[in-house]
Amino acid sequence: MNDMSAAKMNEPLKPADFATDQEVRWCPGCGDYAILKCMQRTLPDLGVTRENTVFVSGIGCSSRFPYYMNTYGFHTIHGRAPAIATGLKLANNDLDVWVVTGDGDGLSIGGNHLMHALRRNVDLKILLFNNKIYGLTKGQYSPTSDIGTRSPSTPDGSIDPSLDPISFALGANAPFVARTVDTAQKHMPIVFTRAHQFKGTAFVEILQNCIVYNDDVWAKVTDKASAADNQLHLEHGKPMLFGKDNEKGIRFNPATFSLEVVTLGNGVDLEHIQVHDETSLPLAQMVARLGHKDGEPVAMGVLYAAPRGETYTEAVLGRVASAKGRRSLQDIMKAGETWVVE
Ligand SMILES: Cc1ncc(C[n+]2csc(CCOP(=O)(O)OP(=O)(O)O)c2C)c(N)n1
Ligand code: SF4
Repeated sequence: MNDMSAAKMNEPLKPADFATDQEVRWCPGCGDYAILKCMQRTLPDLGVTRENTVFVSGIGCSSRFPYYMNTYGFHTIHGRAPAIATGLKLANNDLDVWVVTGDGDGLSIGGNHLMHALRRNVDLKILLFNNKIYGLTKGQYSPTSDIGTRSPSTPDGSIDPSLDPISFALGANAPFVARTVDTAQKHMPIVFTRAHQFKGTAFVEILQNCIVYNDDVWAKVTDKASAADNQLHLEHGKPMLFGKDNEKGIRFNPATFSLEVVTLGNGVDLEHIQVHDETSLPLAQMVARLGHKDGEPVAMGVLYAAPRGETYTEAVLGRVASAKGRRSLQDIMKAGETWVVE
């Protein structure tokens, strides 16, 4: 190695160092571009190295992500990214393993795999790009599509009630659950950083626009004119306020055992507003449902973060260490009754 290259190796990495020379093959205007740029901007600030970072994906437009990251990457098979990423993390716990999946890849064919990665507390950072449609295969409805969605596979409108990815992740016992949106260039790095810092499975839903097959499906949440009324930015220990002048808030109603939107004034004070506690699972479960009814904002940021201690890899490695020298595989195979097949 000459002096020049040694000096270059010691330079801090820049966003461009995380970009590849691959032609990006997403439709012009797709929300995936903004997410990619944001990840390339965030990684240098996290001080990570390219050789210790891996992006694992399944199949879908979103799953093309690893091609465009100048790190290690694996574009795997439909729905199986969590399983392959789990294997990777077990083989080399020093790697930072990110999983990129879509609402179809992660919640249809891959729902089963995603669920188990979440519950096992594998130290993966899982990003689910939710455009509420199958983009790659030309717009069939997905598990997150709104009821009534007209698509090539539901020409008269879908009849299935939709799945909420955040509620799914909480239900699967994920210890870290967050949400952000492709239009939020300042918010996305904050959420990616929190996910990266978390020890254990971190699940992030990214609301993403598919400009071709489901354009504006998140418009109500993202439109600049109405975003303040439709987004609730969560901060641990802070009251849940929203609206242009923070004039609205979320209050817990013990009579209905649910959260409700209130306007401050006329007897409603700051002390009535629910304070966000990201370690509370019941609160996260209620906050996850916000946005399902008219007038409710969609929660952004970290809904839940409750470190569980040991990760899956640590538990497995601990078990391997304690089992060493006890019984060989041969002993186990020959234990109990055996048969000879002739
Ligand atoms: C085993 C298998 N079944 C079905 C497909 C077809 N297929 C490819 S991508 C996809 C869905 C992708 O949707 P999503 O995960 O939402 O990603 P997006 O393209 O919207 O980013 C499907 C059904 C496949 N490639 N392999
Ligand atoms: S089909 Fe949709 S999700 Fe896929 S690249 Fe085009 S705009 Fe993006």
